[in-house]
This record gives sequence, structure tokens and C-alpha cells, in this order.
Amino acid sequence: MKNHLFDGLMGRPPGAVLATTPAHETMSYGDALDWSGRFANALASLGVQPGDRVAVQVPKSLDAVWLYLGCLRAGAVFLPLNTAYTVGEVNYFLRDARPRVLVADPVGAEALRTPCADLHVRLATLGSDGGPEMDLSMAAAQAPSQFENAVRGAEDLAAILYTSGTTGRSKGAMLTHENLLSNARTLAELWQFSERDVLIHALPIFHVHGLFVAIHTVMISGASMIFLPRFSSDVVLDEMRRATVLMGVPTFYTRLLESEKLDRERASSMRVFISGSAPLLEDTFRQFEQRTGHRILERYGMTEAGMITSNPCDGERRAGTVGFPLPGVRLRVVDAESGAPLAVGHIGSIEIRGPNVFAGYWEMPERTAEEFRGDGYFVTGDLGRIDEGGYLHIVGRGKDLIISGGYNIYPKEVELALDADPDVLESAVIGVPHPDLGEAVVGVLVAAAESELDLSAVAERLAPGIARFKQPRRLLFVDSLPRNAMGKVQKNVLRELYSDLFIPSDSNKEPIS
Ligand code: MCA
Ligand code: AMP
Repeated sequence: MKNHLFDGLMGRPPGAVLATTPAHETMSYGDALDWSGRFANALASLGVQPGDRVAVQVPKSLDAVWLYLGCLRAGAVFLPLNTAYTVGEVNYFLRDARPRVLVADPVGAEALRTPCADLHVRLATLGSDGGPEMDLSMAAAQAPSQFENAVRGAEDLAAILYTSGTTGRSKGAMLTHENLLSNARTLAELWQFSERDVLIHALPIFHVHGLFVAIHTVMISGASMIFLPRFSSDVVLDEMRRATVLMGVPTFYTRLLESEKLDRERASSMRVFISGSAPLLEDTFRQFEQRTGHRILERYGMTEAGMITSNPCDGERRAGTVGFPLPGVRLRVVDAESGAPLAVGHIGSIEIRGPNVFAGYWEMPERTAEEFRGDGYFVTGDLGRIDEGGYLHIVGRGKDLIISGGYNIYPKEVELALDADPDVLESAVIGVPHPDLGEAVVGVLVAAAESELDLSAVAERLAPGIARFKQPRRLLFVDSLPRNAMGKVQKNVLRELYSDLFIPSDSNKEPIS
């Protein structure tokens, strides 16, 4: 009896180390088997059945990893949520996905009681601070480790990850067991992972990057990871001498470069530094090579498809490119309107097909259909070109999206929240270059009345509704928004106008904030 993904990931010697923590906790593959069985039993005791969604909004911990593996074993569909989401945002996901259970941080559980009760979602916590909810960690500790895994095939859902939409409404990307397993196998081989590898895990585990790319690649190759609660450049540098791989967003690399400790000696045990989720500046690539001797391996992915392209492990890693399509992935660059394939060097819409491409958006068949071509290719919404060497360059986005420190923000969602403010007539939300985050969110506002806007009051009213990372770093007040002949707001004009808000064009000046 098979559980497609779990069986594919496990099967390493039980004694081998899977994870260590800075607190000198060591967990083996046997421990992962044991604890995931306990969590699967604890979930079953809450009535979780195969196919049920289990929503999880908890701080990063190894217990959260065992809970994820327990979900797989129980046949449930894992639905991770960013810890920064507000109660209002979580409420939307609960309404949309109708999970059987929401596993929350005990600290925030009280605020989630009413939405859970209203929607008949069972609320549990990971750990306890004395609240009335079931503490799943405690329940797992008391449950047997033996668990008969639910039978799950290649096409069954393993996870739903929400990605915001250009309409402002988040869509749940349905990922199957085979989507995740095929991507894990391909990456482990391509990036030459082995049981000798030690990955520094400093990413959050509610996104594809930290959850699947990092953890699955480690597990499928029998490697181990140094499991950090969050990214801190000091801690990563302290751990670097006993590691071989780092996976990170570009902000990790710019922050590491700020430290004098980063040098060749510090990076001497490292086999590869991998970057993705947002564009890595060529300047960062070059500086990193000068300081460490390592050429960062940049790859490209998205929630709907896991990893899509990668620079090679052996062979030339080209700065400013995301490399070649992964084995098994077909990628084309086409004219966005006609769908006609474009010649080498021409910029067009990036479209893909392969075992990694998701099964559609949860309960949104029309939206799903809109994003696939008739021949089964998925339209990524990214714009790119392929050079003579076959390397893909991402040159922009067809979708209105901001990527800040590796987190995606859809301007529409923030604009809707700003427009709801009584003092705001209309707004345009844009991303502008930022030295630390790559792009920072900026809100350009027109006042409802003729008087000046109190921008800090607007920011204060916005805060409870949307996650902190989506909130504009800067609000600006203008008389009117630039529009084209069709009446559409010209965001390119605004982006140009405010491009030096955080990185002054006069490079002698210090960056602001
Ligand atoms: C934190 N803040 C942010 C961000 N992160 N604001 C904007 N963008 C962010 N990314 C807020 C905090 O709430 C805080 O607000 C303030 O910024 C400063 O926080 P700081 O301590 O500096 O931040 P941090 O905790 O060090 O986090 C920065 C980070 C983190 C390490 C870059 O954002 C991160 O781990 N990013 C990785 C995201 C990721 O995994 N993406 C993968 C998506 P205040 O001071 O007001 O309280 S998966 C994906 O994209 C596809 C599949 C792919 O290809 O991988
Ligand atoms: P998400 O929706 O969080 O999965 O983010 C996926 C998006 O991140 C992609 O559609 C790209 O726009 C962007 N992205 C991921 N990796 C890279 C990269 N290496 N370079 C440029 N953009 C990237």
C-alpha cells in the first residue's frame, strides 16, 4: 500500500541525522518516522480523514515539520499559512478551503476562536499556553508512533498553497503528490545532493521554497539540515563552517555580504549557494563570487509549479539568468497575444508543461482554465527570453506583482484595502527598488476631500487588516494618478517617478531607511 509522496521521501536509514538545531537538538530519520506517526494519530483523533484540508499557521519548528509529514501520512491536504497573516486574512482561507482543522500558535489562538466556531473548523494549537484548545504537540507525544498510512496515489492532493491573485482574491494552488515528488527527485539529482550534504535551513516553512524545495530535497537524498527558526546573517555565518548548502532569497545574500565575517575561509566547506524566489542582482552575484569564490546558483520557480529552471551545478552559472528548464519540464517563450513561439533572444510570455505543474486552483475552474493554453501549457505570467546558450532570462512580469524579500504582494489587494479608507479616493500600489528587500511596497494616494491626507492615520487604519509585509513602506500623497488614454493608471510612470525613493540615484548618498 503506497503513500506516494511520503514513501518517496522516506526510506533513509533510521539512524541517519535529519536535523540539528542551534540548541543542539538532533533528530534522526527514525525520529521523523516516529513523530510523523504520532502526529498522524493525533490528527486522526480530531476526525481528520483522507482528503480533508488541515490549515496550519504556526511558527517554524521541527514539530511543524512532523505535523506536515503526519498530514501526508493521514492522507490530508496540508495548507500552510504565513505567520504574518491577520485574523481577517486567515478567515478568508478558512472560508475558501473549509479545512477540518486549523492548527494555530497558542499565542494567537484566542482571536481565531470565533471564525473557527462560525465556520465549524476545529481549532487546535501546536504547544499550549493554557488555553482550552487541544495541544497537538501534547496529543502527539501521548499517541502511538505506529500509524497505517493512508493510501495516496500520484494524482491525489498533498497540499494547497494560496497565492494572491491579480484580482485581489487569493487562489489555492492544488499540488499533487506527484507534483512534489517529481520536483524533489529532479532537484536532488540536478543539484547533486547526497547523504553528505548539510543544508542551512533559514527560510520560512509556509512557502514552496522552505517547505518543499529545501526539506524534500534534503529528505529524498538522505542529507541533513541545520534547522534555524529564521534568517539571521550572524547565525548563518556561525553555522556555515559545518554546512555544505544554503538556499535563500536574494535578501539573504545581500545581508550576508554586509557582514565582514563572510570570506573564503568561512565558506570553504560549502558546496553550493542557491538563490531564488526573486531576481538576484548581477552585482550581488559578482560581489559574492569575489568574497567567497562561489558563483551563486540561481533558479526560478513558482508556487503553481515548484522549481522550473535552474543554472547548472556543473557548467557555467550565468549571472542574471535562471538557467535551463529542469529535466522533464518543457518551457517556451511565446507571444502573449497570439501564443506563437518566439525566436531566441525575443522577449515573451513564459509557458511551461511538466509533472511539476499543479492540478489547478481550488474550486476555481474558470480561473484555472484561463491560465492554461489549449495544449496544456501553463501561462506563468512572467516575461522572459532565452539566449543563444539556452539560458532563460526573466525580464519582467506580465502580472502586476511585487516581490519584497521573497514574499509576493499583489498590489490589487493592498489597493482594495487602501481604497476602503474613508479619507482615500483612490490608490495605486507599486514596487520600487529597495537595497535590502529588492523591491519595497509604495502606496500612492489621492485624497477623498480637498484637504491633505493624514498619511500616518491611513497607515494605522490599514495595519490590522493586512499582513505587515504587504503594508506600504511609504505612503505618498498626490493630486491625481497618471492615466493613459484608456483611463488606466500608468504604474510604469509612477515606478519611474519614485524609483530612487530608497536607493538615491546619486550613489554618494546613503540609502533612506
Ligand atoms: C519581514 N518584513 C518584511 C519582509 N519580511 N517586509 C517586507 N518584505 C519582507 N519580505 C517586515 C517585518 O514584519 C518587520 O516589520 C520588518 O519588515 C523588518 O523585519 P526584519 O526583521 O528585517 O525581517 P526578517 O524577519 O529578517 O525577514 C526578512 C527576510 C524574510 C529574511 C528576507 O522576509 C524571509 O525569510 N523571506 C523569505 C520569503 C520566502 O521564503 N519566499 C519564498 C516564496 P516591522 O519592523 O514593522 O515589525 S516561494 C516562491 O517564491 C517560489 C516558489 C520560489 O521560486 O521560491
Ligand atoms: P510565488 O507566487 O510566491 O510562487 O512566486 C513566484 C514568482 O516569483 C515567479 O512567478 C517569478 O515572478 C518570481 N521568481 C521566482 N524565482 C525567481 C528568480 N530566480 N528570478 C526572478 N523572479 C523569480
